[in-house]
Amino acid sequence: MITPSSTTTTYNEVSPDDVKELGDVKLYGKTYTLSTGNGITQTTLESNLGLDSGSLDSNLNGTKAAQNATEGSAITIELDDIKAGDTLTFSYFWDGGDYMPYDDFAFVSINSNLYSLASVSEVGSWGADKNGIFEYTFQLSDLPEAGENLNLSIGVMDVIDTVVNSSMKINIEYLEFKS
Ligand SMILES: [Ca+2]
Ligand SMILES: [Ca+2]
Ligand SMILES: [Ca+2]
Repeated sequence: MITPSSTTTTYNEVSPDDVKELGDVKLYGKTYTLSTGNGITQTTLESNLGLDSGSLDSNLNGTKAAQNATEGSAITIELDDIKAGDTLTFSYFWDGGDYMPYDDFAFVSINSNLYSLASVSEVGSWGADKNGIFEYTFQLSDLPEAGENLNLSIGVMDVIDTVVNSSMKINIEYLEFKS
C-alpha cells in the first residue's frame, strides 16, 4: 500500500512488494515488462482488476477504438490516501509487435476507469514503439469510499487473436505522486 506524503513533490518509494502481477510479467530491478505472450484471459484479468466484464473491449472512455480484446497481462497497485487534485505521473515504453487489424493495446485503470496508453493503430505495426508519459489528476469522483484503497492497474492486451506479442516496460521507480 502506497501513501503519498503531503510535501509538494513526492517520488514514492514504490517497492515490488506493493505490486501484484497478473499474467506474463517479468521484473528486472524496478522495471516491469508486461507481455501479451503468455497472457491470461480477458475475463480473469477483468475480475482480478475489479473491472466490469467486457470493459477491456470498450473504447476505454473514448481514448481508442473499441476492439475485441482477448488476453493480456497487468500489474496492479493499491493506493492509500489519494486526494482530489493529487497528480500521478509515470513513463512507459510500448513495443507493439502486432499488425493491423490486430490492434494490441496498453491501458491504465484508475479505480475501474480505463484509458489507452498506446496501441498498434496509434503507434504502428511490426514493432513500432513509443516512449510515453501518462499524467493524471485525481478527481473527487475517482476516490473510493472511506476506508477503501484506490486501485491503479497498468496492462497490455492482445486483440482479435492471442498471438504475435506486444509488450510494455514500466519502471516503478519513476511512478510519481504530487500533492
Ligand atoms: Ca498472447
Ligand atoms: Ca473480448
Ligand atoms: Ca497480438
